[in-house]
Amino acid sequence: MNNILLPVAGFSGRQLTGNKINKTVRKIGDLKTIFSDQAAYGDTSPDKIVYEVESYLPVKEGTTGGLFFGITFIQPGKVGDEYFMTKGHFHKIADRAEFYWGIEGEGMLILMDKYRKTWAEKMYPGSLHYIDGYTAHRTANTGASVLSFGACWPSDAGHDYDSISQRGFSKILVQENGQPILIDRK
Ligand code: S6P
Ligand code: ZN
Repeated sequence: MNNILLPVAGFSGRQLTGNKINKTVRKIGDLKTIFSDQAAYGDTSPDKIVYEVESYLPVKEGTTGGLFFGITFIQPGKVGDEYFMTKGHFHKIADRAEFYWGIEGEGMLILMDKYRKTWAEKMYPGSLHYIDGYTAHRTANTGASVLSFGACWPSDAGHDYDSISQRGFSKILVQENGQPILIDRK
């Protein structure tokens, strides 16, 4: 029996455990160019946590052929009418795809192709999302509780955040009459 090892990482309840887990916290103050209503952004405390990511990185970032696994937790909230959301990115190696799946709460996966066409898919516990290569992706919490979702992506994909922080997505997800709706970015 002594050649049988426990896995080096685990997923217990809401948390990833193990020694190759990377944790990232994104606060309002880290998301300056992300939200479109800059006046409302300025009125929100920079220390407020918007989302956290726990990632299991079993191989070195950039390794071809490996996989990464992560859980993202987005707090409920809005900046103006726009829901709390992730920064969003294309992958640096642009053809790399990714899976997302909903774990708890409700939200939207916002997708934008290389021609800047933007659409969204509903996220809920058990929803499964295939994100094709060349497609920018960000997630928004449209509910009243934490939205968490899993992700699995190639270890050489990398992240291109600059394209999004400079030009954003072509549409934004806002609350209108109590409902999430995608509207053109001004
Ligand atoms: C990684 C994957 C997710 C995001 C996370 C936070 O490729 O898509 O783990 O990193 O949801 O989003 P962002 O846009 O801040 O990386
Ligand atoms: Zn990604």
